Amino acid sequence: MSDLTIWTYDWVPEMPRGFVRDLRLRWACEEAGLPYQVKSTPFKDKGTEHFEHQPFGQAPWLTDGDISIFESGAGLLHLARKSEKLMPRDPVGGAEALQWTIAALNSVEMVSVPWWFLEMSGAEDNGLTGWLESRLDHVERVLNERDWLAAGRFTVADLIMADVLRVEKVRAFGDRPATEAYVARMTERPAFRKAHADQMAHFAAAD
Ligand SMILES: N[C@@H](CCC(=O)N[C@@H](CS)C(=O)NCC(=O)O)C(=O)O
Repeated sequence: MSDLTIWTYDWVPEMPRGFVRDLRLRWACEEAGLPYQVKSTPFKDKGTEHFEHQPFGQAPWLTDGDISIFESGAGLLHLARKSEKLMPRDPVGGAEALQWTIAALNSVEMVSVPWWFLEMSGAEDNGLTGWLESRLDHVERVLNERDWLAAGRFTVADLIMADVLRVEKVRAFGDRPATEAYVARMTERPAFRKAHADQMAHFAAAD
C-alpha cells in the first residue's frame, strides 16, 4: 500500500462531480506514475479530524507518511518534488513551471472562482466580468504562442492551469480558440481521463 494518500469527500452532489479538487492530485500522481490511494472524509458531518488536516474544512488534502498537506496547489508542488515529469529539475524550467503554477492559482483562479460564484448566484451584474475577461485574454495570447506554459513540455503548471480553465462556465465565456484547444489537449491526456473517471466512480459508489 502506498504512503501517498489523497483525501476527499465520501460523497458530493452531482454538480461538482468531475471538478472536486482531489482530481488535481489524482491527475498529478497518474502523470508521474506515483502510486497512491484515495480515502474519504464525510461530506456531511465534518469532524475535528477533518479540520486538523484542512483548517477551512475543505477537500482535498494529501498525506505522505508523517506529512499532511492541504491546499491542492501545495499538494501538487509536494508531488512535483517527487517527479521530474511534473517539474523540470533545471533551474530555468523549474522557475517557469513554478511561476505558471502560482499564476493559475493566484492570477486566474483567484478571479475565476468568485466570478463563477456570482454567475451561479444569478447576479444581474457580475462586477468581476471585466477582470476575468482581461485575465483570460492574456492567457489566450500566451497560449497562442506556445503549446505548453513552461519548459517546452507538459508540467504541473499545465495541469493546474487546465484544471482552472476547464470549468464549463469559464470555457463558455468568450471565444478563445487557443485556450479551448489547450484545455481539450490537456483533458485528452490518459492521466486526466483516468483521474476524472476514478473521481466519478468514487462519488457514484456512495450514491
Ligand atoms: N484553495 C483550496 C480550495 C478547496 C476547495 O474549494 N474545495 C472544495 C471542493 S473542490 C470544498 O471543499 N468545498 C466545500 C467547502 O468549501 O466547504 C484548494 O485548492 O485546495
